[in-house]
Amino acid sequence: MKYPAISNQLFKKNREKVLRQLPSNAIAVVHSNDQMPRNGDLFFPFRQHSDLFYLTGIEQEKTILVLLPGAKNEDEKAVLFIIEPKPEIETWEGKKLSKTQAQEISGITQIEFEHTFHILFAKILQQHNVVYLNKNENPRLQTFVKSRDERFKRIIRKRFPEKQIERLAPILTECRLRKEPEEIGLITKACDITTKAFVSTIPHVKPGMYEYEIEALLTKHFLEHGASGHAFEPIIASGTNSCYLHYTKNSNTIQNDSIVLMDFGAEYANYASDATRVIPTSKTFTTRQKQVYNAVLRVLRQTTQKIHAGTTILEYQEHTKLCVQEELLQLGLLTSHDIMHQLHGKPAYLKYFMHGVSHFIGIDTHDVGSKDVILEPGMVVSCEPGIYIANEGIGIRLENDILITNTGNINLLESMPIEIEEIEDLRNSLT
Ligand SMILES: [Mn+2]
Repeated sequence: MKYPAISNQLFKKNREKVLRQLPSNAIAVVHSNDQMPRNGDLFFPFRQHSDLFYLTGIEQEKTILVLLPGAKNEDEKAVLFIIEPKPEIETWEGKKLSKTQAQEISGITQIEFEHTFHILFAKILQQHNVVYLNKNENPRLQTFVKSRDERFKRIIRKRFPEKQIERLAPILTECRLRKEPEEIGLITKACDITTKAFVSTIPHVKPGMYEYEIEALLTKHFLEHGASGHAFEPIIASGTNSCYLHYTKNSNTIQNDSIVLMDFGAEYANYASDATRVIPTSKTFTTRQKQVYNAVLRVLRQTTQKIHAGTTILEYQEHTKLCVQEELLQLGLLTSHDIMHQLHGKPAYLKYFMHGVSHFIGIDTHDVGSKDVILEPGMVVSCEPGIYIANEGIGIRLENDILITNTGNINLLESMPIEIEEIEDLRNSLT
């Protein structure tokens, strides 16, 4: 682990939240992610399944958690299966977790080896009628690859057809949405690393550099400060590339008098941050770039004011759209005629602002939770309006991470420069 141990009280609290919502005649099973094959004998870097991490803090592959809400003693309500550490594996891959270490990290006292899972699980299942199984239910996920959880579901259906299978995902989503103070601490740390990386990188940007050189400076800072790396593929998009929403090639040369849109965030202890800023490639913004920039900044401010407990993303997003529409009129990109004659379901602003304004943030950058969830203290959302003018090569998006509290909201990226003057000062701070 690249971060100081997280108190296992967090994982205990997380398990208790899930256990409380399960009927006592049920059990729940959560599997780790697979090690995903790359080519030859290589795997992609392993990232733990967010739900398994949330419930255990264990980052190791082939880990399985079984929850037993009906058990009499607290200690018996969770069983964790880990791979057995063997010298022939450890010679290549380094030390694997011992039972004691797994217990310390997770706070679970019943630790078993994974190769005994099927025998022990069949025994556990004999006394229970209902099995809650996990699944990634993100509506935007498109994949042909079946997860360990889904493959396990197939086995249960085949071998134990009399058992009733239920969905665990809605319960986990409910729990993961509301962050514990420890989780907010980790997201804040990720945001702080991201902020410092931005501040230390921007003075070094010069026309003639490649986009990936900016990425390299950010990555260096992330790794030096304990982040595991990027929470998502960073977007370092100069000129027209700033209008491609998910541009991640980062392979172009930076031109004079242009802009670079940077959408990036450190991942710390498996928690994400997600920031977007736009900088001029020369020492100052042009007049037009400033106009568009300040338009988006106003929308960001107006939207942020609307983010509070009791509202939903869908609700305040409507306000964002109206703000963007107004700015587009002021920028001369739309006319009132365009708006009056827009088709139902195809508003005129969509040409320049085509994405949602918020998503939840947590263990995943696009964390669990739908846009009609009523916001509560402890939830964290992004706020990221944008205006993209492809034919001018100007795409501006500004993004902060917003924590909902009892007394309003807190911008976790508050110290990251965002005013035109702040950005220009930073650009010029080396000379
Ligand atoms: Mn975002």
